[in-house]
Amino acid sequence: MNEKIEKAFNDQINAELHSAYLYLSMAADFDGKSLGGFAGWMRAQAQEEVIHAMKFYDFINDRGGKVKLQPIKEVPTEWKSPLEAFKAAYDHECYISGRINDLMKLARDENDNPAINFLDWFVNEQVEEEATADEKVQELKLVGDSGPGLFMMDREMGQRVFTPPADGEEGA
Ligand code: OFO
Repeated sequence: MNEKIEKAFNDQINAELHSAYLYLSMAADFDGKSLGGFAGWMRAQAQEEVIHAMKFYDFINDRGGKVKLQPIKEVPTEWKSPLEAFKAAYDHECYISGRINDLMKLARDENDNPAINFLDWFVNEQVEEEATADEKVQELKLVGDSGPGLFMMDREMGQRVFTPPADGEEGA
């Protein structure tokens, strides 16, 4: 496997697991504030991020590279409000999109077609990830400080179910 790609993909495993850690921390914060629906949504999001990390893990293995796990950076443990948490989630997704774009540039520079094809899925995924987080930010702005509004939104957020991708599926 191309060494530069191997190193960059290992770094991305770390970034995806860091994303999982961040969203799990948001879930824990929501749980502590009796916002079970928001917590469940974030827990599902954290599970998705682990799937993202595993996609890079499997790709490195399939290409004959070596997976090297690194320490995961500490994450905040508290957000002032659901709006602040989702703003942070949106900013984080924009950061991840930037990383995916950098990886795509590297794969193109290295002329690594399997890596380019693999990264295509993530380019599309990031469009969704950003849009979803932004949608929640906009909804929370509309809800404002309204207790009943937050209560309703918490119930709605709790509907999200994490579905693990079936073997061989692109999923997540
Ligand atoms: Fe949230 O998409 Fe991966 O990190």
